[in-house]
Amino acid sequence: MQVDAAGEVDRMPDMTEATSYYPANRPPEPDDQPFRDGDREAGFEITGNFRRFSQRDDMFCRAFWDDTVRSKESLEFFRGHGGKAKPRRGEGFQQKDFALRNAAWTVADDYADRNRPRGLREGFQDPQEPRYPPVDQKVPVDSPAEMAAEIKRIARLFGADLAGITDFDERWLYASRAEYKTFEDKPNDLPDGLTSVIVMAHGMDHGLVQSYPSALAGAAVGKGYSGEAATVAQLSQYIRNLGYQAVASMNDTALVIPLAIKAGLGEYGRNQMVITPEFGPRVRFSKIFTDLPLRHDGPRRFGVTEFCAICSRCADACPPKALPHGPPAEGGANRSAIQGVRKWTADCEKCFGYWAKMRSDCAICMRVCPFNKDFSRWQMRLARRLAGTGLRRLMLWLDIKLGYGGRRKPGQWWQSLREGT
Ligand code: B12
Ligand code: SF4
Ligand code: SF4
Repeated sequence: MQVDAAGEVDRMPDMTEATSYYPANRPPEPDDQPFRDGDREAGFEITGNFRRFSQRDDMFCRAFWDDTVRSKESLEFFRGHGGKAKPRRGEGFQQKDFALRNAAWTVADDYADRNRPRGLREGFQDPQEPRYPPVDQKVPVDSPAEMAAEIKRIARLFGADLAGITDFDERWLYASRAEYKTFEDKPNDLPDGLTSVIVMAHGMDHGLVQSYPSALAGAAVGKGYSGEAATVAQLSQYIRNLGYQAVASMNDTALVIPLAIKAGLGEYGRNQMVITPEFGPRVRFSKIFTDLPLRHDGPRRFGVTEFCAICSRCADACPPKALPHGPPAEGGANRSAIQGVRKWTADCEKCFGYWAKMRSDCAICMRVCPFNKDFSRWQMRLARRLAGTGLRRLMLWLDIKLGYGGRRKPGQWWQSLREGT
């Protein structure tokens, strides 16, 4: 399938026009439910203003081409991820903290850089280039359900913590990719005939996430991306070796949050993240687009929407006040928000502005979330169950009273590393 710079999709309805996804391609009437099959179960609310999102409008891209976002600080933020970190005195921002964070990014950076001479930034603006193309001979698939179960087991073998499968829904493809040097639109090319998306999650280190804000905590992000890069490379090659198409993707090519929700990995939260039953919001997602016949999963609800309706810990704790306190709404504060989806939406200019000021990423909204727990402990699993019931207000009160979500000093993290605890 080809998607050109204007977001036009050949062989498929033009999803940039609202009318194309209304029943029978007619303008919306008051009683219309402009959902696709499965949207309601996933909790998606799509309106007549829907427009596919262009990658060049996300904050990372705008930080290079948009003078209202680009600054000395934002450029230093990016430089600091390479070999040019500027350690400072504050705990969590010293040489060892940046050293660990940047080391954790190494594998993801290697993939991102390996085809730069060919104009690609793999994993972030372009999908990974296949090592070898699909073999000519296709392995027959008698049971898409069995193949789906096998693929999920192999995803885990190659390092993913969670895997789910959903349909290839082009609404969540970027209308165009951003060219890595000029940040101009370029086509979001994909092979023909894709039918499924395998969405994977890598759990992030709990102790490191507890130390946000710090450069040290960013090691959990780098480790996640490096893990993703290796996992999608291996699993996609396995599928190509079976004779099918498989496009390995990290942050590039599509919005992963709606795909992860549809693939049954978790529910959407006020902090703009998918909250999984296994790790809460503490995961990083990657994906593979394929035509391998696979059974699709359905969304799973466990009470997150209802809990977020009575909770605002993420919004309260966000230093630049980038997260919403009210109910889900359409649109956003600026061009970095998708149009025509009613959901909780952050003001990401404020969010990224804080990162630039800190010269380091932030995830305080992940740290403080009551679903950010170590669910290997039975007590936490019990708390999660109760949070999904009418006792949610009590659980929220207890969470705050018992001091969960507080910052762990980066020095304590280094101390526990030394002590092996
Ligand atoms: C660009 C980007 C950012 C930008 C902000 C997004 C923006 N508007 O530009 C910045 C740099 C600020 C950022 C910050 C963070 N990010 Co970020 N980000 C992305 C990235 C690469 C692209 C998203 C995008 O294009 N957004 C632009 C438009 C669409 O944004 P939007 O309208 O506000 O929509 C957001 C959500 O509402 C949701 N969404 C979009 N469409 C729809 C449709 C429906 C129906 C629903 C329910 C949701 C939904 O996804 C969007 C995520 O930004 C994604 C990976 C990916 N390809 O999806 C990771 C990603 C969303 N980020 C992630 C994370 C974890 C973070 C941080 C915690 C940073 C960190 N240290 O880890 C913070 C959290 C900030 C916050 N509370 O939102 C994770 C989320 C994991 C999870 N558990 O869900 C992702 C998926 C990366 C990954 N590999 O896992 N991020
Ligand atoms: S990452 Fe930090 S700045 Fe951004 S929304 Fe979350 S708490 Fe706020
Ligand atoms: S902190 Fe509270 S409101 Fe925010 S995502 Fe977590 S549960 Fe929802």
